[in-house]
Amino acid sequence: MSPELHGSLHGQGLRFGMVVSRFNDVVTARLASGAREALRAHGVAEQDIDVVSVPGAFEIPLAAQAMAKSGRYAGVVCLGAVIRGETAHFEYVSSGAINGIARVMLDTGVPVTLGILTTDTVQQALVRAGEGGENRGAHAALAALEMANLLRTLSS
Ligand code: INI
Repeated sequence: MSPELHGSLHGQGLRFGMVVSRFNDVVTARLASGAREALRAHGVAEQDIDVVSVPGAFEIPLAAQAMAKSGRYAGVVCLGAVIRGETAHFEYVSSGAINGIARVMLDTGVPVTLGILTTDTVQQALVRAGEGGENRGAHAALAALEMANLLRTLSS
């Protein structure tokens, strides 16, 4: 792949917000660890990562909006787990959260990335929040970092 197809992932001096849902916290805590490690591995300082906790995925967009509108963050990483087996309103919770996040990103112009797992079982969610292997929290964190770098380039 040619270099220009890779996004930049420079984290030095950038501040990130993280919104973590407590629902299914056995999963979301792992997503949060993965996201933090990914940002730290790319030069984001520990004190430049602010984490807020919300009750469930449905509340994530409002907290993300407040963080994005504050002007303090280069990006906001949204982490949650909506599991079909445990809720009849899976579709409403997951689509409300996901559509809300997309709206916040476009309304504010701040990268707001999606680390919300939607799975049938807790087991499937745990696989996607793994340590060492796949971790969608880390993936969402790197997406925020890449988009922050891209926006900086496009506005300079
Ligand atoms: N919230 C989640 O983050 N994941 C779920 O699986 C879930 N279930 O199963 O219902 C869930 N529900 C709570 C929802 O996000 C809100 O917190 C609640 O409806 C209050 O607004």
